[in-house]
Parts: sequence; structure tokens; C-alpha cells
Amino acid sequence: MRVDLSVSWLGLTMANPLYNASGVMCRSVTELEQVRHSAAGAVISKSCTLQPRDGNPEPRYHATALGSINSMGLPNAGYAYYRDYARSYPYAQGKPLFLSISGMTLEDNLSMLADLASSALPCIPEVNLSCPNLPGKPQLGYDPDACAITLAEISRIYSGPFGVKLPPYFDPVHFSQMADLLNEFVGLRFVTCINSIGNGLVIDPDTESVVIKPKDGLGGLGGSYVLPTALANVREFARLLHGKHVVGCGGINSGREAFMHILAGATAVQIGTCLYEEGEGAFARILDELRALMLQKGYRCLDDFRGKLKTL
Ligand code: RRO
Repeated sequence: MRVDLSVSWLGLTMANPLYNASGVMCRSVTELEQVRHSAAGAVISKSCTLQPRDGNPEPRYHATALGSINSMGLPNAGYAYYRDYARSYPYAQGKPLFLSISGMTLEDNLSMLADLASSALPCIPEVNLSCPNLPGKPQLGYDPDACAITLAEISRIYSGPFGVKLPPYFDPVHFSQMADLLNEFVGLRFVTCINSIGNGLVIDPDTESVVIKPKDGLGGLGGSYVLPTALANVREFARLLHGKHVVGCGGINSGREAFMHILAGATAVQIGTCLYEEGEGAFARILDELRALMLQKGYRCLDDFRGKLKTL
């Protein structure tokens, strides 16, 4: 039996549902090209600001047996760098390109999106509403009124399909409130769930110290720590959003977790901590594992099980 891993969405076709989580292996053209030449089905760039940023002081990323903590602070080469990459990108080779946008202000987001709209490139923006690591700046995704204003303004100036990267939510009332709000915007075609769980604290008992420097050790959690929270967010938004896609992100280390995300309703899935730790070979390995699991279960394509999670 042949297993078909392809995904058709947003008018695009991906050979398979895996790509990098924004922030991992996508800050420089060299890294972006590593993902493009890997087995990944798409490429997304590091969240960018209008001007380049160095980010927070190091150490700002640390991995443990269960995942990672980071407080990178939005280091990026600036919007123009990623737009230029998008201009030279070989779209005809069939691997979609997503551009992550994370302006320091609404005006910055609008000016990047207006420029993108005028350049008419086929890359698709994922607007990051959930960076947890800017000292003194709360995440937009936890302020529904600010999200509503942001999405209304974006929809006014950007007519193409776009998505948003959401923080994790932890309460059914918040899932409904956000879904109602997101459902109002027709141009919003997908949500990516989840960004890292913000402001965790990893402690090394040997050194009796925090493990990253910014914010006295507070940072966003990724990897296995966040899998159940990611799955809950994917499942809830897949149920509550009408005619929109959910991209799953959080805790995918193998084909099994990729399968879980798709079973919960994800159209495609992103790999963060695992990609950071293992390198781009992770894509081929996870795809092999997903294919083997589907074969074992008798599934021929992702639609055979997508969103079909059973409840008891
Ligand atoms: O750069 C970061 O510190 C960062 C960002 Br913008 C984000 O969206 N999520 C994250 O875990 N780190």
C-alpha cells in the first residue's frame, strides 16, 4: 500500500505536512536554505521586526530531557532581509514559503504587511501574536481587544490569505472567546497553535541557578513539556473555528506526536525544539515514522484520520 502524505490547503500543495516552527533554523538565509533542501514540506522564516534586532543577552536557549526554555528576544535580520529571501525563493519547486511577522507595534506590522501586499509574492504571512520574551511587553494574544483591533487593521490593508501564531490558552472560556473573535475575519485562513508556554522557569539544582540569562531565568517552554497543552489548543480551535485551518506546533519528537496533532485536527505541523536539537534530518525521520504508523493502521492519506480523535 502507498501512503500519501501530501496536504492541499490555502491553494497550495505540500508534499508532506511537516515544516519548521518559526524561530528554529530560519534566522539566516543559510538556515532557511537548510530547511528548503530538507525533507520538510514547507519553510517558515524567523519572526521579523521592521528593523533588525540582536535579541536578548545569552545564554538564551537551554534544552533539558523534557524540552527547552528560550528567551531569544526576537533576534532577526529585519523585514527587508526576509522579503528579499521571499523574492528570490523558487516557489515553482513546490515548497511553500511562510513569512513570520512580529512587529514591535501595530503600525510596524501594518507597514510590513502593506509592503508584502504590494510586492505580490506568493509567500503567506503568519502574524505572531504571542512572543513571550520581550521584557515589559505582554503577549498580544492574551489581550482580546488588542487582537480584535490588530486583526481588523490587518484585514483592512491585506487582502490575501494570512495566519496568526497564537499563545496557548488554558480555559474553555478563553478558547471560545478567541475563536469567536477569529471567526469574524475571512482573510484569516489559519491559526498556528501553540507558541511556547510563556514564562516558565527551569532550575539546575547542581548549580542552584536558572539556566538562561534574560528575565532572571523566565522563558518560553517548548518540547515534550508542552505536548498536551498544544494538542488541547489544536483540538479546541479545530472544533471552534469555521472554515479555517489549524497548524499544530508543540512537542513533536517523532511520527507519533505528528500523528496525534493531525488526529486532533491539525492540517500541517511544525517542529521546534526537536529540530533545534537534532537538525534538519529530523524531518525525514519523523516522516518515515509517520508513514510507518499510518501503514500499520491502514491509513492511506492524512484525511483518513485528520480530526477524527475519539472521546470516551
Ligand atoms: O524570539 C523569541 O524569543 C521568541 C519568539 Br519571537 C516567539 O514567538 N516564541 C518564542 O518562544 N521565542
